[in-house]
Amino acid sequence: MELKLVSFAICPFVQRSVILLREKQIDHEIEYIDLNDPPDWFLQLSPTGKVPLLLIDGATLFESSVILTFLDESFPPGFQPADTLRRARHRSWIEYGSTLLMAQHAMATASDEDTFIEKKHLLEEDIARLSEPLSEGLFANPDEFSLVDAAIAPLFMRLQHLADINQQAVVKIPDPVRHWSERLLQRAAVEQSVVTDFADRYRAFLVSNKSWLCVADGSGN
Ligand SMILES: N[C@@H](CCC(=O)N[C@@H](CS)C(=O)NCC(=O)O)C(=O)O
Repeated sequence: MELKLVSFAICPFVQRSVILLREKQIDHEIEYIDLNDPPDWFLQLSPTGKVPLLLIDGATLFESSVILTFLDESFPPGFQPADTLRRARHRSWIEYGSTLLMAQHAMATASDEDTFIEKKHLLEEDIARLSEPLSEGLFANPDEFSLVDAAIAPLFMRLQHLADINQQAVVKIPDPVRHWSERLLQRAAVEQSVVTDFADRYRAFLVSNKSWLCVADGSGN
């Protein structure tokens, strides 16, 4: 099977697939495109105009959660629970991970202080909701990597980068979530899932989107 992942370098949804490809040590190629000027071949292949796309021997898959499931089911070892209800609950939380990524994006790109504070508060509320499945042991177990880990790690990585850019972006996180984040960010597959100049690119993206966080610490000019 020849796999090509179509990526935008700072996209958290693409990063989910890269983490899983690396965890499973699956041979793959990555093609980076500029979403501000997407090539015609991409627009023809992608019904939504979004990355990630996974090209498999010429067939096209889109939507990050679908790509995760395909990779997991095609390349052992599987990282999904055997029990069907538990597996479905993992999928629910993977979808929730997308909600969290959108909430984080809204905070990161807020263009003024009031909007930033409002979006930060919403993100903190959303993140706090992870406490319940964690207390139940549904996922985030140290000895058992899961697709939820791959889906949520990009959020934790960006939280760290945002805090490095500006202390005001340090969000309140319940301790169990923080411990999960610390563990995930130390995994080789997570560390190596972004381009080497990710921090610079992410900051440049925020600056170009007139993010208040970057302007507020003087780096946006
Ligand atoms: N639901 C999609 C979301 C993917 C997504 O929003 N990708 C962004 C980049 S991070 C994108 O391609 N945006 C281009 C656009 O919206 O036109 C998934 O999970 O794959």
